[in-house]
Amino acid sequence: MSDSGIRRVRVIDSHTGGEPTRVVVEGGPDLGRGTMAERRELFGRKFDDFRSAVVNEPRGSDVIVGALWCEPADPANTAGVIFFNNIGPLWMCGHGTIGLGVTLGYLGRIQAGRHSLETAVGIVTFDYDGGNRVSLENVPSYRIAQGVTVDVDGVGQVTGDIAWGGNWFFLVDTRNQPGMPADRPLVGTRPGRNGHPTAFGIADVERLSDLAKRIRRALRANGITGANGAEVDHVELFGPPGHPDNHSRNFVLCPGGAYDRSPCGTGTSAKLACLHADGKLSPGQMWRQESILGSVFEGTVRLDGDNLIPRVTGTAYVNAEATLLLDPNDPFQMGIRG
Ligand code: PYC
Repeated sequence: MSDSGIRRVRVIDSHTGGEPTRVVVEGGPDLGRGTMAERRELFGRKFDDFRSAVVNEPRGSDVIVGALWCEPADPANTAGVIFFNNIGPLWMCGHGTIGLGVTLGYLGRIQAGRHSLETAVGIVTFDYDGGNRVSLENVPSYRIAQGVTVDVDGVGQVTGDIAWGGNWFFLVDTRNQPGMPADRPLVGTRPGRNGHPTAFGIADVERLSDLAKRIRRALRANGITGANGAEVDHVELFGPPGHPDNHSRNFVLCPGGAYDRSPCGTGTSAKLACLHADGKLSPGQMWRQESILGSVFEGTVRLDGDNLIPRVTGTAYVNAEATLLLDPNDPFQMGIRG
């Protein structure tokens, strides 16, 4: 194999509660020194090939979230980041922030302590414990609509809330659907030994994905959006937890069709905002959100004036260091796009 013309991209892979993050540490595009929102826009417009090369098959998969590690616009901040997935740039990513923090620690680029990260939606601060644990303070999160009912093809009426946690979410409690008997939860969880519904799990992924995709189609078809017409591109379903120490289990459908293996940092933030708006979570009170795998994020909120700031804690592990080779002779050098 000739080495001529091969582009090298150095990446560090990690997972946060089972959900992968691939941090680009060398070989990414130069996006200038604008804000992360400006750089995200440029990345989406001009460097979509690069995005696809990093996260899509044959080097990656639909599940991988990429994180382009950038110089911050303000040197007072630790770093900047642009998150992206199998179909385009993301606004924010909670599990990815935890993965990036642990990756920067692994590289010796940060020490234990408080750090600030520039993202496309604003500054996210995080506390790194020097090992595998990161607590992030997200951008202000809020619910914009409560009890929105949509007619879902093949399912019937489904009611949920619309909230922002750094991405837009439609949050649905599968146990508590107005108009449906309490003993018939939306996802048909099986009754446990004591008659209580059991937590949904990996065996249910296909039907949960199908349900969440139908809900998302119904939101689109009915013009139901986040603020300023933004697409509600994440659907978050809730059910009973698998472990009694936790408060609930979730299933999160991501924009590109994959499901989040972690409890989803931005999704947990959106959930915390809804709980607070419902008077069910006071500042400092702990919410333990379980993922479909049973991995857990711990969440609390604090008030900063009128803003609700979620704090989400999780653990990540570095599991690979690699150099991606982008060979111009390779017909799939820029990844396989759907
Ligand atoms: O953790 O915020 C998150 C996230 C968004 C998409 C996948 N994970």
